[in-house]
Amino acid sequence: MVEQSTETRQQSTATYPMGRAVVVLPTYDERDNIEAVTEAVLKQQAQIANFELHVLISDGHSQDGTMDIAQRMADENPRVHFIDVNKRGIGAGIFVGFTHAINEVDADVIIEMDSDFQHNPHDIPIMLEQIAAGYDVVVGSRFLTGSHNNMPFFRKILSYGANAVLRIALGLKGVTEITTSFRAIRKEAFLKLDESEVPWWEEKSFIAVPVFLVRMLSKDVKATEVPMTMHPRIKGYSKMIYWRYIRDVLWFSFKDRLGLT
Ligand SMILES: Nc1nc2c(ncn2[C@@H]2O[C@H](COP(=O)(O)OP(=O)(O)O)[C@@H](O)[C@H]2O)c(=O)[nH]1
Ligand SMILES: [Mg+2]
Repeated sequence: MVEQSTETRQQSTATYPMGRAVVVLPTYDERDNIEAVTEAVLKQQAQIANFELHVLISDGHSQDGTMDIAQRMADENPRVHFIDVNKRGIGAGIFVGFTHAINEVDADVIIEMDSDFQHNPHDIPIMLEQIAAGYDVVVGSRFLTGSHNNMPFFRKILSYGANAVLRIALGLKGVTEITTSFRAIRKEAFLKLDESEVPWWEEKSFIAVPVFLVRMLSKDVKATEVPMTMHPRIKGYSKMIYWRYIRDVLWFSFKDRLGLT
């Protein structure tokens, strides 16, 4: 991690009036993607006038050399940061990453995004435009006019099903996408969440991704959605365990509906 002096921070916020946006990339065994996706994210700076873009790689103690690549990039580029979460689970990657982005990288806005190119860095400027327009939470959605979902049939069924179950069980209105991890969040909105309200964040299950959003939307936050493009992964492998995810979506929905979470 590269420390920023107060002076540097003042200079950069003068150039970027709305402050710093930190893209938190949770990683586990992403050695074939991490460098290219970090570069693709940072290239979006050319389309963003209001925010200074940084990347934080939040790694679950990968075994494939991802951490060495991330550390090297952080050493070479002051816009790249790295934390070894030293714990498995995408929820831990996101939660610890967000906290680190705020406390150590001085984030004003956090962007939650996968590190395997399933989310398209081109969508980042549109999300930040909505933050600049006054929203606290901007959710990338596969289910709006203008969205493109290029995922295989099985993954489409899984996401339609999981979104439908969660929306119906929790009575969520005005949000079409709960399950993919592409969102921009103002620091203040994230800080409204107490760790104890997201009891599943430490689970090694992808249920943490919808639970975060559901809990954040239960706060007094101004939220909106933007269309996004989703692609299948080309390099590396998926860490999602389908049966565990389906079980946890059903179990969480059931318990939350009954007020037992
Ligand atoms: N920090 C951390 N990140 C993870 C973990 N598991 C998955 N990820 C990352 O979370 C993102 C989504 O995971 P992925 O395996 O692609 O799931 P899928 O897109 O649902 O197939 C990717 O960037 C992964 O590298 C983990 O245990 N810890
Ligand atoms: Mg993926």
